[in-house]
Formats: sequence, structure tokens, C-alpha cells
Amino acid sequence: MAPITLDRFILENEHAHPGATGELTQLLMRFGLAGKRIARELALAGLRKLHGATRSANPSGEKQKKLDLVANEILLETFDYGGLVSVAASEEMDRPFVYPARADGGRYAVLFDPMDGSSNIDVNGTLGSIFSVLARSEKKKTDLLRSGREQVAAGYILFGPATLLVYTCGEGVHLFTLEPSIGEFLLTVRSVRMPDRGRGYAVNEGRSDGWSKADRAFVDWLKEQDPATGRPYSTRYSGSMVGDFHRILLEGGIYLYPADALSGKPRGKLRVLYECHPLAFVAEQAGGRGSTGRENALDVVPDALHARIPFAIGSPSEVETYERFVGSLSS
Ligand code: FDP
Repeated sequence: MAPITLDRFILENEHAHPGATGELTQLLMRFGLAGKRIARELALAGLRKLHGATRSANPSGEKQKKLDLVANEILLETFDYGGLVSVAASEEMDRPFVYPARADGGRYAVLFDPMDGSSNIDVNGTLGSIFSVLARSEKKKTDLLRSGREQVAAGYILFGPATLLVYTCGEGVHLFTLEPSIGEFLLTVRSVRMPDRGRGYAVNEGRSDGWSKADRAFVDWLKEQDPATGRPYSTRYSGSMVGDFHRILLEGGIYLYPADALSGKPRGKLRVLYECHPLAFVAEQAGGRGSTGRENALDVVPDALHARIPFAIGSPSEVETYERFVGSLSS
């Protein structure tokens, strides 16, 4: 049977919705194009001396790598024609970027973390680009402080031994693998399901002194010897949430980035709009959950463009247990 390309899959899904205008279809196909361009930049970066940091910092005060900016530029360029998108916001930009308007304006807003796991850039580790799509607000183009439930699509591109594209439009999660010799993403898993529970957890435990009592107690619980409940869990932390999340999507388990009172991250590190909302949408569509420990991450309405939250994501069993720890041990 002929392989199913990303474009064909998306087009066929569009045909199943008679009222569809085709614009969301085109938009999703463009993320595929951006993914191919970023994958190429990453493959050649070492040879072109494009590793390393710039002198600038992102709006959250983190040093920007050259490739953070290259990937950001590629994603911005990807939507600067065709009038699909009216506004883009990114972890790497202070303010939303408003595209020059067509008469009727693009119907969508895109939000992205162009290079997730940037500390892996210089060591050829796993990286990702995360994206979220909202219908443009009728009130104000740049109104992006909205609930994660308003996303119409979300996903990520994972740059590892193979380049993968995983997305959801609210009808399941689909996984594609880039076939480099033909330059196409091919359907690899239709309707991915996350296991109800797993055997692994991902967290930067070196930071545990700054966590709450509940966070420390939960991670200690994961490490206890109790074969009857599948414990101890194994640690798998790569420095790239996309990489860690992808493992959890396929194998189950939990990823956490708790609030850290000692490292200047009292509200956590991960950004609601570029990281938590899109991955929580993917998780939920695959049967998993994203949570702050106190509420479903998709229900969070951020108070600022670069707002952060404590974040846990993974199998329903582990996320529910985490919420129980937070509920019972937090003051
Ligand atoms: P990075 O900042 O290096 O882009 O903000 C996201 C993130 O990576 C996640 O991908 C990753 O899991 C985490 O932060 C790494 O942060 P720590 O170095 O503090 O563990």
C-alpha cells in the first residue's frame, strides 16, 4: 500500500468535514514544511558553526542560542504569505508579531516554542518545536490570553534520530516520520493512545531542594520499593520536554517541572501558551493529562503572554496520584 503522506492525511481529514474551508489544513501542512527546514538547520549547524549562544536573552531572561533564533525566524517566515495567520507569538519574542493584513485578515493565531530543550543543541541531543493554533479573536487580533480549551490544533516536531511530527486537531493524535530521501512526513501511527500508567518519570531532581513538600513526597513515592504497584519507577530525563513527553506518550509515565523556590522559578519554568497548553492538548487527546497539580492545565487562562505554571503531564494514573499529593500536602 502506498505510504500516507502528512499532506494526504490532512487533506483526507478535511474532506470528512464538508464545511471546512481548507485553511486549517494548509496551516498544518506548513508546520510540516517548517519542521523540514528546522531539521536541516539542525543537521548542518555544527558544520556551519551555528552552535552556541547569542548575546541576547528571551523575554523570560534565558540566554538565547543561535538556533533558537533561526528556528523562530523559520516559523515566522512559514506563515508570512497566504493570509492564513494574522498573529504569531513565541517564547523567543517580547510581543506578538502581527502579519501585514489581507483585506479580511488571517483567521488563525499561531503560538510556538521554536526550539524546546535548547541546552541539547550543542551536544546533538533531542530537541523539539512545539506549536499551538487558536482561532483569531474577533475582539482583538493580539488577544492570546485564552484557555487551552480554545486551541483548534496543537503538536510538536521532534528532532531525534528521526524527525517526527505529532499533532492533534481534537480528533485524536497522529504521528508522522520524516522520510528524508523523499522529503515527506509519512503516517506512522494513527490515533496514538497513551498507556494508562507507565514505569518512568522525568524531572530535574537536582532542583528538588527548591520544590514544595508535596513535589518531593511524590517523587520519593515513585522511588519506593513496591513491586505490587510497579515501583520504583525509572528516571528518564533528557533536558528536552518534547523528547521526554514523546517517550511518555508512547510508554506512559509522568514528566514534571515543579515550582522551584530556590532557582528563581516560584511559578515553575514552563510557559503556559507555548509549552503547557499544546502538550496538554496532545496528552488529553491521547488519553493522558496535563496538570498544575491543582487544576487541569488546559483550564489555565494565563495572565501574561509569557506566564509560567508548575506542570505535570503524562498518564492519567500518575497525574491523578500527583494531584492527590499536591492536594493533601499543600498548605
Ligand atoms: P529549555 O529551557 O532548555 O528549552 O523550557 C523548556 C525546557 O528546556 C524543557 O524542554 C526541559 O525539560 C527543561 O526546560 C529543562 O530545564 P532544566 O535545565 O531546568 O532542567
